Amino acid sequence: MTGIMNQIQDWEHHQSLDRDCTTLSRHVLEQLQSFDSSAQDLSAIMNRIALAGKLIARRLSRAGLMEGALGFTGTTNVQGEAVKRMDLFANEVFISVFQKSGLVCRLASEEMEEPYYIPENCPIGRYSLLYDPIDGSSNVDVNLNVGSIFSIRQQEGDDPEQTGSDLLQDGHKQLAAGYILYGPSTVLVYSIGQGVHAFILDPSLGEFILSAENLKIPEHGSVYSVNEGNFWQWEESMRDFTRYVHRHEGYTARYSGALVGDIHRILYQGGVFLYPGTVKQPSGKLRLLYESAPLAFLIEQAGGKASTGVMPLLDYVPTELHQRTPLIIGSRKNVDLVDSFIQERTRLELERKAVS
Ligand code: FBP
Repeated sequence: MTGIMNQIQDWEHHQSLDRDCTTLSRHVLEQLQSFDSSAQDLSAIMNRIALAGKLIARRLSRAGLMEGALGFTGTTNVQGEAVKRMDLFANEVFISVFQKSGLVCRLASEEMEEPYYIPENCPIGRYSLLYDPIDGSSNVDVNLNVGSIFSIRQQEGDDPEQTGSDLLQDGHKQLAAGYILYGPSTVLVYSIGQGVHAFILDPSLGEFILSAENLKIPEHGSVYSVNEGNFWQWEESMRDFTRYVHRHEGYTARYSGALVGDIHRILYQGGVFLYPGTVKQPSGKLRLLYESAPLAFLIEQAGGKASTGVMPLLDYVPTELHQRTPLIIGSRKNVDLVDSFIQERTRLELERKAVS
């Protein structure tokens, strides 16, 4: 008996050791089943994104004890939003981790009007990084969960005006995308187009360790996540959907104020997140290239769906770098339900026009 027990213990030991050694960079190479230069590059880029996540997680965990880590900078960003000190810190962290890397030639983020170039990385750096350094900024100063969102695209063309015009492409063109959730534990979830995988930061190792592979979002979930404070600013179709979930058993509202936190819950438990257009902002609030498209890439890889309300979100081609878009994202059946209210209103509108 003891022989068998030792073998099982050995096997379990190897299993946990193998898991503890499945770092992000190794997992990317395993996914790509290649050690060629582009595989090595993507693995190295993911490793640098992980480093950015560790630096931001460390700052967040001690921010309340540090002078000048929280609060506002007194400036506004290209979106016209007041900039938080943590937004600026996190934005600079992403730039710093790619200095002298030969990997990423250009970075574009919510906090920068124009793309940021790292000349020493160009022309060998064949990638661009688009990112939201701190998603859920309104949560930072009250110690609630926030996130970082990232998307990696191929550097195509020279972009002589340095405006990032070649980045204005649909979401299918993303090579990889994901987010980092700074919550009770720090979690990094990513996809390179071969399923969705989650890693948890093990502070004792300082490494992101594989926690779940090939995550699949439930077909349907009870959660709906939307800021109902905008109810009277929405189109009738969105109000119809909200009235429906209010009147039907089996639905529950969850809204954290941080898109990444709400998407993470929906990825694991199912449901739908919505940020519709409003009277004030017909295109909604969320940015296409570095908030909605990366999360749509991820959720569709997990078997879910993402829509603008008019078309699949990944088909949407932006006309400017900081373009906003309405977002409906989550479990297939939940997104289809929301879309059905939009189609019904459109049908009624056409009918009304036809008889008038
Ligand atoms: P930031 O990236 O500037 O934080 O904006 C995005 C966001 O905070 C999302 O994380 C969140 O879902 C949404 O805006 C909250 O907006 P509102 O306060 O209008 O509901």
